[in-house]
Amino acid sequence: MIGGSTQHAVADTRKVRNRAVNTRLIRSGPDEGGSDTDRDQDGGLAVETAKPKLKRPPMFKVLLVNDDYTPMEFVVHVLERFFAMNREKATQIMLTVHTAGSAVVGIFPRDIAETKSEQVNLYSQENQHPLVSTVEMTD
Ligand code: TYC
Repeated sequence: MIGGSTQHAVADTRKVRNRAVNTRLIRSGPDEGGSDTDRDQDGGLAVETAKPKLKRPPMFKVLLVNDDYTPMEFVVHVLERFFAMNREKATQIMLTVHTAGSAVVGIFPRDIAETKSEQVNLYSQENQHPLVSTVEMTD
């Protein structure tokens, strides 16, 4: 490409590099001996589209467990404070826990789920309430 358009050569190089990121080599035959300009778009290599490399993280449920002693208003306060619920939503979830025995109060990546659950349990202990939250894998 001596004397050719430098602009054009740079654009071609970029295309090849981008394709290399998104394709996987599946076959590499012997060089047929043609010059570079005779090769096909992939330079003679058989390629296929690679799987996307980013995966969503596994998610974990944070549950609240019912007990006979924690005041309802404290549970509502916990749901507002640690799970960003408004009063209406927090009251509805608290009553679900109260009647059903437990309820999922949020679904998060593992570290966030563990941290929120620990924060709830610590805060409950500090306030002398037996309220407990747990973490479970999603199915
Ligand atoms: N059962 C409690 C009561 O009657 C209220 C309560 C609700 C406690 C939810 C814990 O996770 C809980 N005071």
